[in-house]
Formats: sequence, structure tokens, C-alpha cells
Amino acid sequence: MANPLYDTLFGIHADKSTPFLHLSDGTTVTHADFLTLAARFAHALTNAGVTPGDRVAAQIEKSPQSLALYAACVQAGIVFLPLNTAYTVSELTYFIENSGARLLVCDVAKEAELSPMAVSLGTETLTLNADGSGSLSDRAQDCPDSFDTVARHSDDLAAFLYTSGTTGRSKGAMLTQKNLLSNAKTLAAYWEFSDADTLLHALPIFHTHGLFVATNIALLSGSAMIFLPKFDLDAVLRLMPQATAMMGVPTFYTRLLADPRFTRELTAHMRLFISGSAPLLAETHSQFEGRTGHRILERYGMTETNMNTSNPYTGERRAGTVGFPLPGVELKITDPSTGEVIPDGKVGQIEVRGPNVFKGYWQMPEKTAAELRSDGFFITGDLGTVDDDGYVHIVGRNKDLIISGGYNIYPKEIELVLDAHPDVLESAVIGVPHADFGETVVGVIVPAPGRTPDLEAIALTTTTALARFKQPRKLISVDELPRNTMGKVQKNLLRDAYRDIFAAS
Ligand code: MCA
Ligand code: AMP
Repeated sequence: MANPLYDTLFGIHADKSTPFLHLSDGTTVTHADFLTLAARFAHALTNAGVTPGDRVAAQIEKSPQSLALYAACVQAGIVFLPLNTAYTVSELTYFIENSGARLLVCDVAKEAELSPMAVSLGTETLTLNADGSGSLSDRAQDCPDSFDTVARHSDDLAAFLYTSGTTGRSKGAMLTQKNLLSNAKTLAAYWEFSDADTLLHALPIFHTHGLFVATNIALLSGSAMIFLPKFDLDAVLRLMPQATAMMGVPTFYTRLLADPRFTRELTAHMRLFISGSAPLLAETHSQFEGRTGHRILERYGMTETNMNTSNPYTGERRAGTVGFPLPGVELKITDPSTGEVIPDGKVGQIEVRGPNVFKGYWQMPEKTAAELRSDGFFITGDLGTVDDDGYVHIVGRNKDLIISGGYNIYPKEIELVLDAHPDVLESAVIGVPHADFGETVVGVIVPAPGRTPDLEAIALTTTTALARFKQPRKLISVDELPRNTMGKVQKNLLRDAYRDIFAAS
């Protein structure tokens, strides 16, 4: 038995001295070098007692080594669990405990605060730093440079990605080898990636977009990547002339457009710009075309499903739409209350089915059953419509979600933290328009009876509980929250009331 994901993405490059990662210091990691690194890591993981099916959690900076840890996990049949580097100890504790991770890999700078928590949960800790050093690398150094790939079935788990929920509890989305591989194959073909491409990679690699969409496609098609530690405008502008394609969240494109150095000449040789993870404003789409002559290709996906729809590579890339269902993906628009299909042109909830759709939420059968129908359709929580030409439009969300700079933020999680403060009776967290991040977080609180809330002190409590990107950028105190006759908080009224407070940021 083989290991389809490893064989198809990584194994095909064995012994090839072709360039894989171009780094910002001018050096290049070849495919062969990368696979050697991955094989040594696979030995180090196995020597540490990690066995196939175990979870390895990683909160590490983006580097060739951190990407090699992903490859090592795939090769050794280990479930890879990447975590946002912004998460706090409190958030990490939940992920480690819930996933039952066997091993946590973190930066040495975080080891002192994370290790006691990991020990208490029976999880070993190793370190991997941004420069590639650390105890994992030390252990890998003398290991053999090849590793016997562990056989896996296409339905075996390859990765866990945690996604928050409307109840405030994060859920581990279980992604199989087939989920990842089928989507990579579809996208690489749909977007015509080849070994002639160089992908400008400035996304983080702890989410679907940067890890699976970008990296898996590059691996599958033999493309090289300009592998930047993060989105750094100067570096992106400097290195774009060496790239043929770029993937980004809308913030990447608005930041580029705000810089006069971003010109038609700079992008003349580029083949493709792709946007996703958050809505791309039609205005950004047309400004981009006006400046560069390129039409950004927008696509739509989720952690649970990988990519579902895409505008066409050849054919009209229609602004304000997310294109057509990808080959092999079925999409229907249903009535949220009955689940019945509703006619084209009408707005309803988007449901999708295909080999891309995940296996369920880790140890949460009720939540899985609530969102993944027994016939395989996944209820995305997005509201949309399909126009006469078949283009899918996302018009809203049936879930309480804020997307800031491409990161998903579930208000409930923040409301639970605010509500726990003694000065707070209740709270409502909303997303308001923000020029850079698309949306940003505002917390509206009602003081507890007889208390005068100290907003700065309340804000401080969010800093230990929540990653920086989730922390409200503004707290507002009101006498009461607007409610409908059913007693439900009317967040739309709050959004309307505060929609301009960050408009010019
Ligand atoms: C950083 N900060 C943020 C965000 N990022 N705050 C809100 N939202 C954010 N996204 C904080 C920093 O901690 C800092 O806090 C302050 O904002 C300013 O930081 P800045 O230097 O401007 O930020 P940055 O480092 O340049 O990052 C912005 C970014 C980054 C480049 C937009 O967030 C990013 O790379 N986003 C991509 C996310 C992504 O890959 N999403 C895909 C998810 P302080 O106040 O302390 O200074 S996968 C997905 O959604 C699905 C499957 C899909 O369809 O793809
Ligand atoms: P995540 O939970 O990080 O996987 O984010 C998935 C959510 O991001 C989707 O359910 C959508 O609400 C949103 N999303 C992703 N791509 C797009 C897009 N191109 N346009 C609008 N929303 C998007």
C-alpha cells in the first residue's frame, strides 16, 4: 500500500535538484534538499515516540523547516496540526487538550510558557525556530536522509485545522489525504499551474490558503515558490519580477494598490493573481485591472471543504462573484429552514459536496451532524445565489462571523471573554468595515448593575485570553443592546450604528 498524498506531492520530486523554495536572502532550497530535511524530521518524530495517526501540533514561524515538518508528518502518517502563531497559551491549551496531540513543536521563545501546559496534558515539547534551529533540528541532524514512507489509505487523516464556531468552542476539522489531494489536483489543473511557474508565497502556512491551496498546488505541479516569512510589502514588490503567480487575501491587493511602486510594468510578466479567504470588493477588482491590466481571479473555500468554487482561468473573471463550482464539486442553494433546493437567482444557504469535503469535527459528532448531512452535503453557513450564467455570488453569512485580514473570528468566543469580566453584564461583538483588514472587531458592552466599566481594564483581559487579531479594536459601553421581539440581539442595528468608526483607517 502506498501513501497517496506523500507519493503525489513529495515523492515525485525525490532526487531532483530543481528549485523549490527561493528565500528572501537569495538562497534556494531544492526539492531534494527539502525532502532530505523532511525525511530526517520524520525520523526525529518517530524516535520521539510519535506513531502513525498521532497528532503533532505546531506553533512555529514560517520557514523551509516548518514546511518540511508538514512533509515529515505526511511521510510518517502523522496528523499535522498547524496553529496560528498569534494564539495565546490559553487558546493553545484548548487545542492541545482537545486534539490529544502527542507532541507540540514551538519556537524556543515560547517554550517556557508552553511546556508546563504541555507536560500537564501529557504532551512532549520540541522546538523549531524561525531560523531552523531548535531541539527538533538537533535531533534530526544525525538521522538518515531517507525514510520509509508509511502506507496510508486515501481516507486516513492527514491534518487537523481548528476552526472556531458560533458557540465559541473551536472544532478540529479532520482532513483526509483524499480531501487535500483531490483539491490540489483540481486547482492545479483549473489554474494551469506547471513547472514553469514561480508562486509568490507571502501567506501564513498555518491555514488552508497558504498551506494547502498554495503549497500543495506548487508541489503537485513542480512550481517553485518565492517563500516569504510573511506579507512584507517591500519584499513583495522587490521579488514580484521573479514570480509568475501570486495568491493572497484581499488585504494583500489593497495594500499593493495603495503603493505607487505597484505598476503595470512590475506585473507585466505575471500570469495570475488569485484572491480568496474573504470577499474581494468589486471596486478593488476594477482598480487592480485599471492599474495593472490583470483581472484578479477570485475563488471561494472553507477550512472544512478546501476550495469549492473559482472564477475561470480562461473566460470571464466576474468581479463580485466567486465563479463556478469546481470540477467534482456539487453546489446547491437551499432554504435554511427546510434544506430544500431553491431556484437559481434566489438567495439561500450554500451547500457543497465532493471529495474535498472533510470527514467531520474531531470528537464532536453532534456538531458534525448539524453541518454535514448524511448524504454528504456540507452546510457552509454562507448565503449566496447562482446567476443566469452559473456564477456563484456570496451575499452574506448565515453564521455570526467576522473576517479580518483573511482571519476568521467568531464573535461568541470574544463575547464569552468580555462577559466574564465583573463590570460586564452582557456584550455583543460585531465586525465593522475597515480599510485595511476589510472588517475589524468592535465590542459593545452593557455594564453590570451598579458598575462603571473601566474599558481599558476590560480590554486588558482580552489580551491574555485571545490572539491579537481577535481582540476588539474598540470597546463601547451602552445602556442596553437592541433586541427583537424574540429577545435576540439585533447585531445588524449595531453594525449600522458603528459602521463608520474605522472607515478611514
Ligand atoms: C495582523 N494583525 C491583525 C491581522 N493580522 N489584526 C486583525 N486582523 C488580521 N488579519 C494585527 C497585528 O498583530 C498587529 O497588532 C496589527 O494587526 C498590525 O499588524 P500588521 O503588521 O499590519 O499586520 P501584518 O503582519 O502585516 O498582517 C496582516 C496580514 C496578515 C498580512 C493581512 O493578517 C495575513 O497574512 N493574513 C492572511 C490570513 C490568511 O492566510 N487567511 C487564510 C485562512 P498590533 O496592534 O499589536 O500592532 S484560510 C481561509 O480563510 C479559507 C479556507 C480560504 O478560503 O482561504
Ligand atoms: P475559514 O473558516 O477560515 O475556512 O473561512 C471560510 C469562510 O471564509 C467561508 O465560509 C466564507 O464565509 C469566507 N470566504 C472564503 N473565501 C471567500 C470569498 N472569496 N468571498 C467571500 N467569502 C469568502
